[in-house]
Amino acid sequence: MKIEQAYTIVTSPGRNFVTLKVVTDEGVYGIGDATLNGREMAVVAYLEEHVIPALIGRDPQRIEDIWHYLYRGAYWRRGPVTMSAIAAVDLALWDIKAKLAGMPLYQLLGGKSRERVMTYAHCTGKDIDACLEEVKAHVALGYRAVRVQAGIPGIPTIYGVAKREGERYEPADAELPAEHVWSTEKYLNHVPKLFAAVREHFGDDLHVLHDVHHRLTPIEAARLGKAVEPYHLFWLEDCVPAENQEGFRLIRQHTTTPLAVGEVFNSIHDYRELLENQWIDYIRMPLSHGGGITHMRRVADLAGLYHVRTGFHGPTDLSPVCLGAAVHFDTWVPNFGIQEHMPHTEETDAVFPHDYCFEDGHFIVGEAPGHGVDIDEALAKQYPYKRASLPVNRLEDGTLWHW
Ligand code: CS2
Ligand code: MG
Repeated sequence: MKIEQAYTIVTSPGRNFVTLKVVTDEGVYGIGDATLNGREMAVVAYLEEHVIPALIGRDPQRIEDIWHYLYRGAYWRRGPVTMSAIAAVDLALWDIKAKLAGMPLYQLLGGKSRERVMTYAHCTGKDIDACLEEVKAHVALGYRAVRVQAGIPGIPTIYGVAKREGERYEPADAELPAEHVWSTEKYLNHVPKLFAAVREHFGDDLHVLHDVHHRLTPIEAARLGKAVEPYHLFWLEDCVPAENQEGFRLIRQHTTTPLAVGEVFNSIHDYRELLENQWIDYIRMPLSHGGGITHMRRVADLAGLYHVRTGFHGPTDLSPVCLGAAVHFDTWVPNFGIQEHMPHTEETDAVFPHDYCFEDGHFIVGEAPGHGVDIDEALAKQYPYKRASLPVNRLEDGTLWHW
């Protein structure tokens, strides 16, 4: 069996997605997600110029060899563009292999470890009361876990809230980066009140998560983790930029609040220090940025040695292809924690027909051979690519900060 053809499909049913389709000489095909939010066309160029020509004629069943050919063989290892491109190939090849076996992907990985996959929803408001309304609505939908974010008095922009009322939140919401404002002091003084209010209204059993989006220093993160201990968060996410991994030693010395890290990671090497030192509790790197199934299962196994569980990134900027593959991985992986769920638009779901379903706060994996997600290419063509950028963030005095 040979790879006869491979091509990228760029579509924007509400936001941009890049999909790689790999077609074999026996007619079986697989698809992979190559979307890198705000840098979509960089991955398209990498795939078209450097990866696709080298794939033609190879045996699609040799997933491991192709992975190493693209990783070791590239000389320029790692990085989000390279690893997203490798991930797209890997997801497409696992899709093909599972279709050839006539099995849903989770069966190839080792079968079910659980019946359903717990998810968490985004609950965000311009203030604490508006956020509590969102929590109420999501609890009514069956969610057992919610990520809460609220506006901070005195800060004009709010992380995680749609630009205009009634619209969905999309982080990449402008052709060129929008400018946000940030004040660590105001945030640290206010945010513990949000968790106190959530506990007061919804009791102790609801899982409560929060995303700091890399905006603190280690000692500030330590202060926050300590301050919110009475509200026993499920996790505090990306509390500092993770380039300086020693910073987590400091955070860990001060707080028992569980820490989740890595939605911007792309390799096992990004995690090694954090895992081996037992500085974190959840890994966030998604399949589509972290080299696909082949690489991610190694990261998950390493994490498992240190009691660290998975909590895959699942925003709308990862396509249903990535989400579908993630639901298979989540159903299998022994050290599963939680799966982020930010529902896609109806238009996106129509472009990517899929067989995973959402029920009572959980994803249920499908039984179709492969990862269970397809692409309607004719429909995809109706939504042309539109340049979109993630925002930047400045302190009140104008200093460029971490977004
Ligand atoms: C966020 C994302 O889901 C999350 O935890 O951090 O929405 C993130 O801002 C976007 O995926 C950026 O592409
Ligand atoms: Mg995040």
